[in-house]
Amino acid sequence: ASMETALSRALEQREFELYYQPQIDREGGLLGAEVLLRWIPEPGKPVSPAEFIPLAEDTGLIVPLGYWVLETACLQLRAWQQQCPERGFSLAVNISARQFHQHDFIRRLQEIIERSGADPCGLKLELTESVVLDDIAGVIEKIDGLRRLGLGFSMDDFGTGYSSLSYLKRLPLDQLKIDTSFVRDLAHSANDLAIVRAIIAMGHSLNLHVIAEGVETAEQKVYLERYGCDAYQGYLFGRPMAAREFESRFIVAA
Ligand code: G
Ligand code: G
Ligand code: MN
Ligand code: NA
Repeated sequence: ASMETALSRALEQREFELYYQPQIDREGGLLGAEVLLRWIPEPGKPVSPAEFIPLAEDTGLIVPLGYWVLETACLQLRAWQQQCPERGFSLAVNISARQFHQHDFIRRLQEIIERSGADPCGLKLELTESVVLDDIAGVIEKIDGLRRLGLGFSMDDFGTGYSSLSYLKRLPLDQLKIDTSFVRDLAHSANDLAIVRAIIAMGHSLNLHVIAEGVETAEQKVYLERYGCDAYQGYLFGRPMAAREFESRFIVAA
């Protein structure tokens, strides 16, 4: 319960921070970043969301926390869009199922975007397969509503959940994210290589942009490139980092 108490106070005590991890295209150009939440209850000791998101989900804190993430990300997006107006730049935000299913999610997100002044075309939402476990018609309607505002959608951790190809063909998505677990042994496992090839081919035949995550080695990138993967994210290109570092390395330098 002590972590629960600490977590429930963390939002008002401003203990959360957003980190940004670069997403790179085939030519090595910057596409944008994935926004990754960190809880920093003590200076220099960030706690991974893998540890506190499940707790935040159970307690319901994920909803106000998720709006804080969206608000902060949209303000950052506006700043970076202004610094490089000539090039498209997107931020990808992870949305938990519980948040996505809030009845007023579209309206509140629209307000957040308008207040921030960001161009919504630069905002992408990463959903996991758990979002679409039930009520696929409702999910499609919600995605369509947000797409009309200009937002993009990515299916995160693809292949690790209860993936069903029948929902994949119905969902109005823009991108598939190949999960880290398939990328890790890509260069040494014939099975993983076959799976990655199949995901890329299937994604392309459904007109989806395909990005691989967890790309750590040049060797992994060579295979992904060969099979037509459109974009990469991983330690090879940059770890998740604070906004200031991301800005000096990827926005100002470009
Ligand atoms: O590095 P990484 O430890 O950042 O993230 C661990 C997990 O936490 C990933 O599955 C990621 O999708 C999830 N995650 C990171 N940031 C957020 C966030 O802002 N909201 C939600 N719901 N999940 C997040
Ligand atoms: O949202 P998602 O579940 O995809 O979260 C991405 C997770 O992958 C985060 O925890 C992030 O820190 C982690 N990550 C990002 N790049 C790499 C990488 O190159 N290798 C590994 N092992 N993990 C990574
Ligand atoms: Mn993600
Ligand atoms: Na993922």
